[in-house]
Amino acid sequence: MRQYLDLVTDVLESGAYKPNRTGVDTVAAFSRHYAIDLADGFPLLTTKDLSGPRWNSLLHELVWYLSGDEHIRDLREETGIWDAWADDEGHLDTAYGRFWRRFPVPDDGLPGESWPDEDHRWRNDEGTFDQIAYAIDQLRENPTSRRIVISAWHPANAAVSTLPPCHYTFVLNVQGDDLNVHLTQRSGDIALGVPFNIAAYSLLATAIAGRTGFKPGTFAHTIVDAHVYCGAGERGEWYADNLDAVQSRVAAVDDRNEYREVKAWLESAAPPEPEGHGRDDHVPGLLEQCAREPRARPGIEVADVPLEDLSVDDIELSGYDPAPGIRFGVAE
Ligand code: THF
Repeated sequence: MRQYLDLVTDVLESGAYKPNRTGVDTVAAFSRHYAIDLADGFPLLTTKDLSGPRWNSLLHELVWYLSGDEHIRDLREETGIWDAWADDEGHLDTAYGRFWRRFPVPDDGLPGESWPDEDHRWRNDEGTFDQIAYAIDQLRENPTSRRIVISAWHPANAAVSTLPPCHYTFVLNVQGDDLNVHLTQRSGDIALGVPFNIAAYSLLATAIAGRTGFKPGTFAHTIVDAHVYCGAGERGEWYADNLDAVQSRVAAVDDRNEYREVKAWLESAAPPEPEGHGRDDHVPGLLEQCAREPRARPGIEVADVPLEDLSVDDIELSGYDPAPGIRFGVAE
């Protein structure tokens, strides 16, 4: 999948050094966009291995989103990818599914406002709104609608949340027989999160298309702050002073194998990563990925069960032949 490698090289060539709340610095770029045709196969990266525990994490994360749970008590049995942001009871502020399935509706709207009443079709018993059920019914009954928007962003919640949603809104849009999805993300960790996001939303589009009589169309993605983590302490600061040299070397590559030469230069020129921060610099691992030729995309099959009942066993990946895995550290 060229689009991902193009995003990586674009941000490495044109991004700016940007420290942030995590203490692991980034090379960041503003507002990046690409589109991936799902008819060409399922966009699980082939330039690194995302099978095994990673694929298992990805599937359980998506099923967790769809469950509407505001906690990770079931999810953490399967994967640790959200543990760092949850409390001991498993409560997590960043509960995408809670807002997808149970978006708060005010008890008393102000005069002149419209809100779904108690026996409204998509209102849950507790007085919340099921955006996923609404979207699926719209696709069946009103597919030309340009209002099939699902939002995990609640402004008041986001103001106090420890980690407001990163991929916070998506639009489902039908063109002909194609069901397209456009995802907007406020903040994207290119090495770790973005490959998961591409695959999860493409899988969601495939699952929803199968239930509404459409073909999976295009996955389009806008990332507002698209960043590559480049390390903590002295390692991160080295990029502040040497980004021009990194960028001119990346920009000068005209044969993909040369990305490995840039990686070797970088490993010799930059100071080592500090204790406890091994692999927080994602640049070498991404250069390694850029040196690899993308392989044919795998296929995906989603069993014909209602979205409510979807489990990881209903999802089958086939023909996935990736390059070896690459380890990246997670900035918290
Ligand atoms: N914070 C940061 N810095 N990056 C993120 O991608 C991210 N997320 C979620 C919340 N905060 C974030 C958490 N999602 C992995 C993958 C997704 C995550 C967190 C961690 C991860 O470690 N992936 C590894 C191995 C996974 C495994 O073994 O199961 C990988 O190599 O892909 C963005 O949604």
